[in-house]
Amino acid sequence: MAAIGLISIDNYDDLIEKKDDKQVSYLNSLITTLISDWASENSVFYKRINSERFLFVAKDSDIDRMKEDKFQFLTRVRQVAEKNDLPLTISMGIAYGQESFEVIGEEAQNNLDVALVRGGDQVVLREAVEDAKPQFFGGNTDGTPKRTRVRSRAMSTALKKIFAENQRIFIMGHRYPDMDALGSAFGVAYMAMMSDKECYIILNPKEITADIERALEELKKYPDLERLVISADEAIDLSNDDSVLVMVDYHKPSMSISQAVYDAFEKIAVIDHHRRGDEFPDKPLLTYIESTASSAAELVAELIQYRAARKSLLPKFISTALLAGIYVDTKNFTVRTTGRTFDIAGYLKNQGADTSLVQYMLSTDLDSYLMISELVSRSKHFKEDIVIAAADEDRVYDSVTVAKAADTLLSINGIHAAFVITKQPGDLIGISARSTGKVNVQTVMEALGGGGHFTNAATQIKGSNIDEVEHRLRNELINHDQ
Ligand SMILES: [Mn+2]
Repeated sequence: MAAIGLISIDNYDDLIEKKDDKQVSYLNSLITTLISDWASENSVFYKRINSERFLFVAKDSDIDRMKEDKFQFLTRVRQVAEKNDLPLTISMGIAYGQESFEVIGEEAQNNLDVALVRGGDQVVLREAVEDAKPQFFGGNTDGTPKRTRVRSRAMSTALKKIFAENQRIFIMGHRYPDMDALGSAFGVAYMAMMSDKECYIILNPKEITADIERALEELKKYPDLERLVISADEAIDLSNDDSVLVMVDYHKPSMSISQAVYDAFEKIAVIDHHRRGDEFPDKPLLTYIESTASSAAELVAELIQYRAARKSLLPKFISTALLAGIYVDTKNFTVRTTGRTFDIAGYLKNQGADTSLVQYMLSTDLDSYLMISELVSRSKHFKEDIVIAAADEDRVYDSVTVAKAADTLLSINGIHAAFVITKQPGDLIGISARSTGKVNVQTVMEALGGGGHFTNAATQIKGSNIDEVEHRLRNELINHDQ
């Protein structure tokens, strides 16, 4: 039996960025040496296909030997890379069997995509017959894999494949979705439509904030897109064995717009930009979590870019909603913004995104402005540069208002961290925390059962009251200071 393998340098683009020609050629020869030594040890024939890919052909007995050795080669590569201070890891996709080389080769390619989608630094091995189970080796790198264009491309291919294998695609964001959740949901819907699949976006009409309301008003001009929006009950009725659920802009099942919808699906894909927490779907088909991305919209727009034909334009509503998602999550390109954020914003603009419509969707109306200033006026100093605003016990606030109040506090000169405590729907007390980067609000929120980023985090506490939560927060801040 024969085997075909593909080796990919996981982060080649990043590795060579900022390196001069001499360093690039050193890196290339280092990679070639590692792979050629490994190939001759294992009596494998290999060829470099391009700067980041190698192909090899082996006997199945060679593969058995590699398996016995648990693909120690991955560790060796990582050790050599560490010695040279390079974030270099590799992934392999290998397939073997009695089928034609065409079939085996294609399977090897699929397996490599799976390895990349799972985060790289690993080997995926599978016999090229239907129903064969894949075997996984490696994948021991701590932390999240570096975000590379290779990985986004692999994600795009993997998502396309998942869509091809299913009939109905359902898309759901977090409760009280913001423009990032809505924009990325429509972006994913667009990809499902490119695959000629039925697709649906789940919204709860009772949990709509002002900006989403304005977006939905605009959506009325696009009846073909408007009819994609359905309720949780409709989604459960429509779901069948050939359905997949795509979670966008969140990954904790309990944050779903509808828990019942989440529970109704076996097959799940996750696209999110929040740092991964403990609560996570069981065995998703695809996990694309990239905490270095500004927004889910940025990730989704990139996936679209890899798939879209040059000529066809995105519907204006979708390009605009995606751009609005990026605006919200980056506060008009002031935080979490990278070169990739601008690249993708440029792409969306060229695709017809309407920036004045973005401004309109995100504008604050008088009522919510008054609610924001009321919250701001309730703030007290915990320390000179840390403020806590505790809201009225009898009033329920939506997450957008709370987030805007926290942002407003943070924009005040001399304030480095702001915490806004409010009552939220469902007997919950929420804390929304923001920091300029001097205070780590993530660890504070984690200690109170929440999570997020260094500069932007939150938590929700059940069965408590505002005073008690404020007290716990103050204790936590004191602990944190020591
Ligand atoms: Mn987001």
